[in-house]
Amino acid sequence: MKHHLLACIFMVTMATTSTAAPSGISYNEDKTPKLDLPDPLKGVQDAKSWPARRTEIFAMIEDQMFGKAPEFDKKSMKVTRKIPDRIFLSGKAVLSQPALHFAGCNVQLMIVRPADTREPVPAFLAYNFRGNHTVHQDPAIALASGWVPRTKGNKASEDHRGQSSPRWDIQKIIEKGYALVTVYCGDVDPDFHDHFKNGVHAKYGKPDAGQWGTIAAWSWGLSRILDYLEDEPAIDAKRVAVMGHSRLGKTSLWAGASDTRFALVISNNSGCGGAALSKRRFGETVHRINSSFPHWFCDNFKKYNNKEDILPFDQHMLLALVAPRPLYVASAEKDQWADPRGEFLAAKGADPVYRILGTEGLPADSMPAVNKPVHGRIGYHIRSGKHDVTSYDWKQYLAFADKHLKKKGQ
Ligand code: GTR
Repeated sequence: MKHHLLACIFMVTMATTSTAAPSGISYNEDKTPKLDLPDPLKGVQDAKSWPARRTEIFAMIEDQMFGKAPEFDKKSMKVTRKIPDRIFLSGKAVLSQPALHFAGCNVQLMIVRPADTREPVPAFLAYNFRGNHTVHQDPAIALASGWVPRTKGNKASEDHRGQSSPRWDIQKIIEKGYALVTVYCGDVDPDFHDHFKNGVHAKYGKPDAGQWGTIAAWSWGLSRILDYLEDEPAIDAKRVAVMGHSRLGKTSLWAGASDTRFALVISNNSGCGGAALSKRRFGETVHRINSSFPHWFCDNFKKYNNKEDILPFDQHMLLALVAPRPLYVASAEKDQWADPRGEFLAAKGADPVYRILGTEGLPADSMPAVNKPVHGRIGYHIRSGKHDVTSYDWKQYLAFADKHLKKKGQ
């Protein structure tokens, strides 16, 4: 009996500590401010009047949050192919590793495509956090060459080969007829604050408060990779889904907003600064993200530290910039830091824009139950488990891509 009581106390303590919020952070739904979201459709009567409003929203989010990225002349990019193509996944796929050289950066691509087709295939384009070699254990994958976080001496090593492979369902991606294009985000901009001296910022600098942070630099890098994919015969560049997890999910959303060539946009657990509404102040806040990662957004965004109420936009308007292209927002039940409800409400807040543009939007009146995905023109799910990318997530993305990217030229 005594043991049983102790066990209960222990379990209650564990449950409380595992959901306890860090100091200054709230995980309490009752404490979220009453939501008064700006209307993405302000002044819009029909589909025809949306583009002007879209331009206005884009300019506001660019200037106040992510920062402006420079123009790019595609002709200035060089491509080298020092690593020969190889058979991959026991003959089911081909691995190619061209390197792109632009804006002073060497960007190593890893492209895995189905071996059994000569037709250009649709693709998922997604950054990885610590090098292409972490995505799969195959020794043919080049080690990342630059600064890598959370490694000895900030150098890539064989020890990390395949370390993040559970996050990459390459086998399924290939079986379903898609290619995977992945790149280490640090090849474009290393993820630490060096006052805008490394990565692509070294070439373009940071002249003012509205100038691009690292997330905008990464997003811009995704567009440069898409520039390359337009000339890559194995890939159908009109059917590229841009996908990202967490900080890289914030990145995929901004890439999808900035570059309408991306045919489908996926945000996996992107949270604050991504799909989650800032004005809810649930989980990570604007102040917290700007303090922990001062290099991610432009300096103007710091004006909203602890002042989310004066933000002239919220993240539903970022999501609306993807409309009418298919958009997927995914949350995880235990990922309170990323505010799953705020992610759902932002997707729901983008729905009127999708509808005025004649699409189905997000066909869910209230937040779907855990592990019950909803796939409209906007897709949403909250899965069980923690902040991560799992095969459950990929299963949904593949079904969603099948629904929206199956036909050529979509
Ligand atoms: C956290 C950060 C989140 C999210 C995450 C990640 O530390 O607070 O906004 O981006 O990192 O990228 O893994």
